[in-house]
Amino acid sequence: MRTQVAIVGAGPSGMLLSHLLEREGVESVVLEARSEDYVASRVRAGVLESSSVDLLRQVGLGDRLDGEGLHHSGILLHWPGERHRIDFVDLVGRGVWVYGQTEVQKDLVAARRAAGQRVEYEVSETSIHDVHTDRPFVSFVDAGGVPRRLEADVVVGCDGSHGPCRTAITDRGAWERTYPFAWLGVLADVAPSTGELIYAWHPDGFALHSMRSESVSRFYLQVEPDEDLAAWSDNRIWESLAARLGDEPGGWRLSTGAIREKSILPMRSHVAAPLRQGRLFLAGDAGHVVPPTGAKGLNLAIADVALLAPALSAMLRDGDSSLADTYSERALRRVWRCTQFSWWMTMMLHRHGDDFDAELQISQLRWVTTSRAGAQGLAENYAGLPLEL
Ligand code: RFL
Ligand code: PHB
Repeated sequence: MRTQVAIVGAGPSGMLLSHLLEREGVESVVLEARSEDYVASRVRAGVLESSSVDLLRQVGLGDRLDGEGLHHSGILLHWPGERHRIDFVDLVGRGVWVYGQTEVQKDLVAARRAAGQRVEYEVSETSIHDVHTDRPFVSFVDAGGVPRRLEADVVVGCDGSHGPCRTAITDRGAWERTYPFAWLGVLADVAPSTGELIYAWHPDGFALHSMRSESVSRFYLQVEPDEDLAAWSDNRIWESLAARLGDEPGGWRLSTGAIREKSILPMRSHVAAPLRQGRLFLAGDAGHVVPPTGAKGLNLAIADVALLAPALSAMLRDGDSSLADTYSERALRRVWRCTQFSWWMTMMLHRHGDDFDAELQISQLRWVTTSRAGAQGLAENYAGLPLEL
């Protein structure tokens, strides 16, 4: 098989890249290790920045988002006895959209299918070769067990944080932070008890009340990194969420419902640089991972491919590699901004250290919620910075 761009990974970065490339007249083939259903049903991100939404709309992927997405103009920050609203629209003139990654993925798959995009699902033994020549290729074994080879002008690793592309870049630096806690994620069939996301600091640990629709809520609880999921009965989950989110008789109440899914998610920051070696480029989680507290991972994946698609098109169509040559540096500027913001939100909201750390956290929360300058910094980063910094 031969194509212009071989894309490894059919998650949001890979599928959106193939969509953007086609609009630029560049052909691609996508290789994916999992099945189409598996990729479509992974419960992950829930929040889109306004620049992500603008881009999806511009490229014809905004119809369902406009109909079913929930526009939020702010978030709530909570700690025992206090709840404050950060109004993004008032502070920085733009809000965010609650629209699940599962929905973004559905829209991408539908659009690519309609365009006749070639996606090979359930491939194995994916390996990247000859990235220092102008004929790189990917070898893999297809779903039927047949060894194959995909030749291309360029290979893009959109294969997430455990894929083979990142390790194929041999001349790279890696920056990493592992946090001493994890999240227990819960999806429940219950109407959200809040109109906006609640990020809560509590002596027992962080909690987040998010949502997917008017009838489905998404919650997270800070737990130990080696937490045993079996130790969390539905009852214990609801009691912990109620306590940490500030449920009070006569005050705000948390509605409970049937828990559909629960899982433990590790929390880490990781940046690999550069995002390119020869004719291999990285985008999305393949190049960087952030803890989910700032809701940045999916947005960074979208921002990367928004820079990469025009760069590859100029290189392959017009023979101009100036944008491709600066892709890594331009993308990393935004990656480090989001890495810092995600780290900052994580360290402000999770219980760690001793009582001194706890007092600093409460003081910082007070400043962020009572000073316009403090609130504006959070709002500007959360609602999203321009695609190119
Ligand atoms: P993905 O989605 O991981 O897709 C990579 C794809 O590559 C495939 N793959 C391979 N294919 C072929 N050959 C191989 N050898 C392969 N190895 C792997 C994988 O099967 C997979 O299909 O990466 P991508 O496309 O870069 O997208 C990144 C986002 O998925 C990720 O950043 C977000 O989900 C992060 N994230 C959030 N981001 C936000 O912007 N807002 C949020 O609110 C938010 N919440 C979250 C999150 C991530 C979470 N988890 C589970 C990590 C909440 C959670 C709980
Ligand atoms: C989610 O709804 O999954 C979600 C929302 C906000 C975050 C992280 C995850 O910061």
